[in-house]
Amino acid sequence: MSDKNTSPKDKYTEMGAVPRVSIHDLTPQRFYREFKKWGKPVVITHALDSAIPVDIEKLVSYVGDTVVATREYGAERFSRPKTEWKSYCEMQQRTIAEYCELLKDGSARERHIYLALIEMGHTPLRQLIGPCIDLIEKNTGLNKQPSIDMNLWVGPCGHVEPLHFDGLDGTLSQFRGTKRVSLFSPGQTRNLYPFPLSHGKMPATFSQPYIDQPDFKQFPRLADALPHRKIIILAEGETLYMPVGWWHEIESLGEGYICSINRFWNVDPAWRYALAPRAAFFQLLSKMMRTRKIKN
Ligand SMILES: O=C(O)CCC(=O)C(=O)O
Repeated sequence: MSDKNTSPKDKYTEMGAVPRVSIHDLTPQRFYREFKKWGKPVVITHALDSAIPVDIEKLVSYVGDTVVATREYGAERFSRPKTEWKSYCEMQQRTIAEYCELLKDGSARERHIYLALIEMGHTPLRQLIGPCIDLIEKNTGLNKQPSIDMNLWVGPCGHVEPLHFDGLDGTLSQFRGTKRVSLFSPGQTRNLYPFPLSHGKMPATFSQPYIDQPDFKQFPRLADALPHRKIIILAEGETLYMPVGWWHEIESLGEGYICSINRFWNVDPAWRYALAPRAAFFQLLSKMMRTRKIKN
């Protein structure tokens, strides 16, 4: 892309670094060889063709009565340094139909209310979404994490989900609208200043600086990370494969609202955790905590 077409926000991007491949051209062998073995992100196209777009009307008709916990960030939070946040967000219970009303009347956008990470595998929405996820599983050979099913994300355009990483491989599928995803490899972890465990208010899987308003005085090593940033414009119908430990910040683009589904997958080969030691540590920790909870 020429400088003329590059927005100031995108000037540090490693352009063209994430390939696009049609689901119909993938086999488990090819996906393993080119992407899964070494943990390389890829955009998969055409896997969602049978279900897109998933709009408010469809959501309400399939799962409108389902009560979910929504996240409210509030209008002020993003104007303050993340290091000053007293919590990640406030949680509120409401039905999906009630949440859709907040999207329609603009209050979800105003107050940054996001329906995030809601397990949907055992609801009627699986009839619509499930075949797309099953196709991804079949043609990539990705291996479902049995304890976590597909998760729904619905939110207003303009919302930014701050930079963080996960302890498993993940896919993010765009069932409505477009997202701008910023990716950094696990090798950039030190330069992205994760919150220390001792912080107590913010999870240690989140990064302290804002990457679009970099404060190089407070976070000087961020200048080394930014040239490695990969920006992907993930369009409706596309799925992004994010290997374990890859940092991602996600902005919903355009007007109106977006609808996405993410899925976590086992890390295979497991030695790939060696490339993302911080993710390995937190995955082990959360597994131990889950086991303790089940035992008690
Ligand atoms: O889409 C989003 O806002 C966040 C998704 C995410 O963090 C994920 O898929 O792991």
